[in-house]
Amino acid sequence: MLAKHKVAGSTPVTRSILPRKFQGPAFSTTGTAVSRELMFATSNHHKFAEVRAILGDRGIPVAMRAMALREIQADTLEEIAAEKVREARRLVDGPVIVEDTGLFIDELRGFPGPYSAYVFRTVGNPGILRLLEDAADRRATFKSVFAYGDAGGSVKCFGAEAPGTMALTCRGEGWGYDPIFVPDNASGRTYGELGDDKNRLSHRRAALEKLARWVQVGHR
Ligand code: ITT
Repeated sequence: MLAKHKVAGSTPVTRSILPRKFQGPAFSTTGTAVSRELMFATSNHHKFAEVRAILGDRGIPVAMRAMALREIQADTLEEIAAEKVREARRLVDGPVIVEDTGLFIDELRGFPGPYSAYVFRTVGNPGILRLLEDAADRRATFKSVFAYGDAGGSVKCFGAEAPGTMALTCRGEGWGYDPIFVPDNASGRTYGELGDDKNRLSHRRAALEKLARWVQVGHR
């Protein structure tokens, strides 16, 4: 399989790239190391903070396993997430979740989509805005797919999306594409201008609602 846009291989991320409070093999919402939390394998501590807050609201504690998982080249986030979780399962004892996210811009025929991490690392938000300078159509969709890998090796995916538009300039704080994505249901504010409200209406929230329901009914 081809490595997509990030570090190939299964080496856990060097812990020093993460803020101290996000380091370590596993930590709980209370800071106590416990083993019954849902393990989230990711290299992105912003993502982890959102997942912890959203699932925490649903009574599901989450711990971060900091690792850069290989992302295969594929057309769909589901395929990428499923492969990521298989790799994570080889490195983590017990069930684990991963997420793959993509920003799909209509004017660019869905680009960057599955290449969103690579594009963010290379041209970033200024590069995306430049590509859209003369765009007649600024519609876009932020998509999130979580994959849950159980101890037996099976994988289940939970996906959702947030429709919206691309801002004309960077607005607000946040991380990643937050300053340039305006979700439909937020009175014209970018994710970056929403602060904690992002977690009420984001693509990630919608996908995690599905995952949470499934976890809470005993994986049926
Ligand atoms: P993983 O280790 O979990 O894969 P990642 O940052 O590589 O972390 P993705 O491949 O899923 O995550 O994300 C693709 C890109 O989209 C990446 O540049 C992220 O910064 C960005 N991104 C993901 N979710 C976002 C969100 O909610 N708001 C803004 N940008 C986001």
